[in-house]
Amino acid sequence: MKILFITDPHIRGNNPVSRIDNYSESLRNKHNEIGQIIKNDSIDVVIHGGDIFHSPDVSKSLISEYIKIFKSWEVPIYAIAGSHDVIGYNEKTISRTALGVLIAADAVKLLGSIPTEIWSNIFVVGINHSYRLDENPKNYFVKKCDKDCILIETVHGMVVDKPFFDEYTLIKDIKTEADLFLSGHYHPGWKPQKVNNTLFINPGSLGRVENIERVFPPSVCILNIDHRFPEKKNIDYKIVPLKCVVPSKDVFKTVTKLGTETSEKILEFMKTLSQKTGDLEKHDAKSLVLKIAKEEKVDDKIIEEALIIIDEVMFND
Ligand SMILES: [Mn+2]
Repeated sequence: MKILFITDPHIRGNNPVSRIDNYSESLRNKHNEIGQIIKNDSIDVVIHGGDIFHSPDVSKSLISEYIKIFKSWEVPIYAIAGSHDVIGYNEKTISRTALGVLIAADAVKLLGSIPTEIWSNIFVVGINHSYRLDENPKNYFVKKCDKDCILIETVHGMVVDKPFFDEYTLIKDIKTEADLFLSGHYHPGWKPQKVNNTLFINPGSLGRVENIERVFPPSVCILNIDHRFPEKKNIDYKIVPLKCVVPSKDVFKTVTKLGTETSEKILEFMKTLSQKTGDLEKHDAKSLVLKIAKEEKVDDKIIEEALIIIDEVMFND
């Protein structure tokens, strides 16, 4: 059976400040091309790594449009909640968000910690984003109930192949019984790799909200699993770049791509800036709250409430 994996499209109605093209049109083209791939390649199931929308509160017209697009794919779409999908990094808020509407409209199905059987002997576990996720690699451990089945783990966490900054989890530190580990959140992506019998894949973000170095241009990952003999764990994959994608020089204001070190410096500076001004995207304000709260050892309940309040007062499209 064939699975198509995508992650982090960050669908939004307005343009990111860094883009000179029409972002929402570019996202529409990408999703329509994916619909074609699903039909041409006879894809059975789609798995989505989260950050479907850039904000939990995008416009109703945008949500309606994507309900239609996702339904036109005519295959089940299993998703997890990313950091941008929920309010205050809190998965309990899903029903109030744009993702919640997609679920209620039956356009996507939410994965959870209880394995979902998406095909005979093929199970998927989903780990939504939470700000606690990367505190301990053990948070990525999932257990297999039947050794002969194929277990897929889908996560929205800062899983990386080499040290990053802030909180992250290295692939090599993850112990899991999953045969396949599909990750979103880290937009540059990394080269697929097999570690301790688990195949790790992150093709990178479908939407480009920032001009960063990437491993692949915006792509989908097509997985072919021999479901007749699951015990053989025969999983083929290919990363397929989308044809409608134009070079980054034609979509970004600045030609120079940010290297990791520069990105880190900018993000640190943004955090300092957010102490002085309210003119920042809510995501930066939330990172700042988390940073200070951790330094000050603020109670979890208070952190949760503070993150929700920031989202409530800074909602935008
Ligand atoms: Mn993202």
